[in-house]
Amino acid sequence: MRCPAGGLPRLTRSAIFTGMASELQRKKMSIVFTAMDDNGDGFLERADFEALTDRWTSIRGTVGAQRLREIMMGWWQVLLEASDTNRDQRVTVEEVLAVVDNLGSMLHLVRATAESMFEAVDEDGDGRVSAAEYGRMIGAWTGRESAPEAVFARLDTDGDGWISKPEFIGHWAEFWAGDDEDAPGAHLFSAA
Ligand SMILES: [Ca+2]
Ligand SMILES: [Ca+2]
Ligand SMILES: [Ca+2]
Repeated sequence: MRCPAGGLPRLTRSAIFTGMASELQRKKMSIVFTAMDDNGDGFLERADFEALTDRWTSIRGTVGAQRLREIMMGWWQVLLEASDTNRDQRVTVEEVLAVVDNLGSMLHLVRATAESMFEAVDEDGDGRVSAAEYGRMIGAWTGRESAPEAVFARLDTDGDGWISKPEFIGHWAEFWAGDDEDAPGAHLFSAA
């Protein structure tokens, strides 16, 4: 799906109106949830976000590590506030899916998170994500040594060799809130 520059992808009716996570959304969430649940206890907690940040920092080096940590912990706070319905300071996959059901009405939040995460992934701050920067994110998140080139090529919607900020924001929104298996953003975390 092509996104207007700086815009969010059009979301499918099912994502916005049914209020039920689809099979695709469950699949996407369970992949990312498993990757993030560092201690494998079935809950996302602050410690998992700390561990993910540590993995990412160890791959990419200490430059910008403090800012990366701020961004990741900021995202944890957003996720916790949006999803921790029983206030036990940890989040289950069902709680995440319940949030996903409502993301159509929270696109400003998705966009704000996408902007911070773009800053996190764009290590050298040149305003675009290279294949190497993307690969280190995938390494941190999934433990894979490299990101499939085919996935990067799809995420680089205009084929200029970089993932621009509008491209990234569109893919991020599609991954979390969209329901289109064929959209490049559905494969943001290289599950394909
Ligand atoms: Ca955990
Ligand atoms: Ca960059
Ligand atoms: Ca591009």
